[in-house]
Amino acid sequence: MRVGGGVYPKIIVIGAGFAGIGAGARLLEAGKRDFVILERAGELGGTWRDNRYPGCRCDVPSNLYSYSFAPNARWQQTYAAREDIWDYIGSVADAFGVAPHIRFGHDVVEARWDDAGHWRLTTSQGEYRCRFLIGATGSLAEPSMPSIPGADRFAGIAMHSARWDPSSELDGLRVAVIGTGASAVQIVPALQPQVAQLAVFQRTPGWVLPHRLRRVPRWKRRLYQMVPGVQRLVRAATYWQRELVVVSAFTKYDGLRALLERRVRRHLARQVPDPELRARLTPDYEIGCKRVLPSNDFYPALCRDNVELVTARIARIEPEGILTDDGELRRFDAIVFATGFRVSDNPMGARILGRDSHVLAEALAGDLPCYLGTTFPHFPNFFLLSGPNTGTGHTSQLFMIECQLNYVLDALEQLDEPTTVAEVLPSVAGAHAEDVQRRLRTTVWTSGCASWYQNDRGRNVAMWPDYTTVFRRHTRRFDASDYVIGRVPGATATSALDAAGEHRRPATPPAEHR
Ligand code: N01
Repeated sequence: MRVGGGVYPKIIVIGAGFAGIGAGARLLEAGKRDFVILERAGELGGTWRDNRYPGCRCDVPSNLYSYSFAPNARWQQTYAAREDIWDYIGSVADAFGVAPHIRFGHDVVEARWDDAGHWRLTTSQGEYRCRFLIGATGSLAEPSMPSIPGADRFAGIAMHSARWDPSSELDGLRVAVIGTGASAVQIVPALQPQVAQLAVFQRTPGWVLPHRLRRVPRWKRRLYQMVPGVQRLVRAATYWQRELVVVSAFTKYDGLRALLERRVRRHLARQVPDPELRARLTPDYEIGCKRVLPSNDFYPALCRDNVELVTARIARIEPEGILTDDGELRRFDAIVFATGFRVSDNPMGARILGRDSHVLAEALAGDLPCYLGTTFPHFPNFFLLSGPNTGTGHTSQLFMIECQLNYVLDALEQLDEPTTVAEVLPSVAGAHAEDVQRRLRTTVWTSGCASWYQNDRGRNVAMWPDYTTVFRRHTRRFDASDYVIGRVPGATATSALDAAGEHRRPATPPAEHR
């Protein structure tokens, strides 16, 4: 697969996180060996490699947070710690023989469609070319640093939660944590016992749920090992409980939401006796609108003597601390930015260039329609994993990735001719994207809060608006009639699109989306 100065595999996967390793495993399982995975870092693992903050673990049950084709009987806890998940990803790569296909230290600077049937990639280590490109770069990969005036002048330790520096000694220091999302609720209880003072800067309170975190007893792990069917049953029960209760509550039934909310309010009342603190921790938006936060130790940590919840707005950061808009300057030795990720403006989007000067960033921002979170008009032979509107917020993201992998594998099977170029019909993608937005309007995710699920214009670019079983049904097969397919050497989807008169077609959704 080396051609001229460049490397020319049939398929290139960008990213060796969960999605990229899953893609590699499924490709090998299907007998497709002509691929490489380009990974910018020196290790695999994606978000589970990068997030090394104290207390980091998955808030989805471990039996569900694994690939169905690679069960793991060794989970130590009902919700796995980050180290165990990282080990698991590595073990999948080894078990399926994916590791030899990974090229570490390969930062993809640009991937450009060349209109002659290839993607041409410029990487930090040379040129690559391929027929099919799979983006597995992750939606929660790029830290979002807030634009707080003076942030660059802080004299102490400053780090983002997803770029934690394990060599930073925070013991006995005065520490600020900015943010109260999924990362912060894990960091705060882990830091509280070790630091002198901890100030938690909250802009919007989250809904914090009772957490069912337990050790998995040894006998149960052995049982899962000896009778894998038992673990499959537990996994299925967990999946259906989440699907029927949580998705129903968030997407269909307000009444169920109200029940859930009452239970969660009791958790707050039990854990926070001080009514003034409780009032400041009580959300004023519907449960589920932002990601719900399972934790049994976040509220108790906030009640400790060395912890202060700050709800005054941050005005600026000074070299010695944080100034709030009530004029108070709090002094800190370290600031932790638990401020989330760049999702709709993920910088990776600017590096992938399709036909007619279209950039993937347009699609991530919701300005170009996306079909099934996976394919885009103007991006032939390109598949994105964890793409727009594939988020769940209640169940395992790996389930959605697996659905996409089924779809991609079926597509690759059907497009196996050496010169095939396939591009989703704009009418199909447009109708699908409209349908997703229409159905989102009756879900909790458009009920009025602000979150990373929306772009800067309030369009929800993250969440799937229905049961995940519906997504699975839509992605079970690659339907070639949703695509324009060119088959002649040099023929591109552009010419095929023009020949099909697609630009004049009315925007009619395919039957299953109507
Ligand atoms: O980020 P977030 P996260 N001044 O965007 C606040 C996944 N995840 O890293 O709510 C002050 O949720 C912001 O305030 P507000 C999971 O999908 C999974 O915590 O915008 N505050 C918010 O409180 C999750 O949803 C696990 O008002 C500012 C916080 O920063 C996603 O990652 C664990 C601010 C950001 O919260 C992101 O979670 C961890 C400013 N200028 C993460 N700017 C699992 O367990 C932002 N904030 C699987």
